[in-house]
Amino acid sequence: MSTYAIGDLQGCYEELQELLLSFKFNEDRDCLWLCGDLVNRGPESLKCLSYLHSIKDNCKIVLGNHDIHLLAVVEGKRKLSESDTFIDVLESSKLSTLKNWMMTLPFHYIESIETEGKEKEYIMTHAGIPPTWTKADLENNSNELSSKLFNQNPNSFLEDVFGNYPNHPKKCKNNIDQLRLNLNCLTRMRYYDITGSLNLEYKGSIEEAPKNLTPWFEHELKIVNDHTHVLFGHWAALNGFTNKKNITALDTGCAWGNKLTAMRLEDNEFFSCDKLN
Ligand SMILES: [Mn+2]
Repeated sequence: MSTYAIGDLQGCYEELQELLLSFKFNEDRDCLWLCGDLVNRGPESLKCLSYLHSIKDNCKIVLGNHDIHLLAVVEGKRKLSESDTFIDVLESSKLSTLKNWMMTLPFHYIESIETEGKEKEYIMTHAGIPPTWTKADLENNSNELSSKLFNQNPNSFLEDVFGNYPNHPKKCKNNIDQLRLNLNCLTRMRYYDITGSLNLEYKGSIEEAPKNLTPWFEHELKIVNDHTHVLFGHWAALNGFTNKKNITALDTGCAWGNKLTAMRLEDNEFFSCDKLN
């Protein structure tokens, strides 16, 4: 049995199938982890969701910002934007099945796996983990978001959690502010500024970043120790590089013309499939 952690799919169904062939994925034995953003930007969101739903017992999936956007559109809380490419999902007869399933998916996943003879604790989220969070903080904050999403309580949750502010825990005035900030950390985070506030405006390369911005994974992370390994997606411009031994960036921008990447957790070997067509 092997476990493969795969970067942002974003509707790249053909590349997913090629990638699975490249490591001879066995639906009866192997397990897939997906770091979120299953849909949007790429061509075949519906096929990606339908396939993963059909093998859901072999999958560990966390939600990304595009997945949450899709759910908000389905619930009538957000409008479809011109750049959205998931109309196939909205028009599908499987829409309610897929939506109900997605609502149950978490924002983090943690499992210990034996890697080259040693137990390693893999921790996966879509965008990353705030440096100040302990494992308990991650579990509590992530589970709170999941319960609000699943129960739609408050009913306006999928309306209220969009937006870039507040961007610091000290600026949160109420629970919905805190939920929005936590969701942004788990699904959209890239940089912190020198005041420790999340900066969601700048999305460019690290080389050209304003001097006051630092990637979240360059901070000392409370959650990281010798036995943990953090997996995240969301940030295609990193092209898989963090320069950190136990923090791996899985998004290699398939929907943007680059490639889809998988990491086998038992030996940390990488597989990839270039964008097709
Ligand atoms: Mn993303």
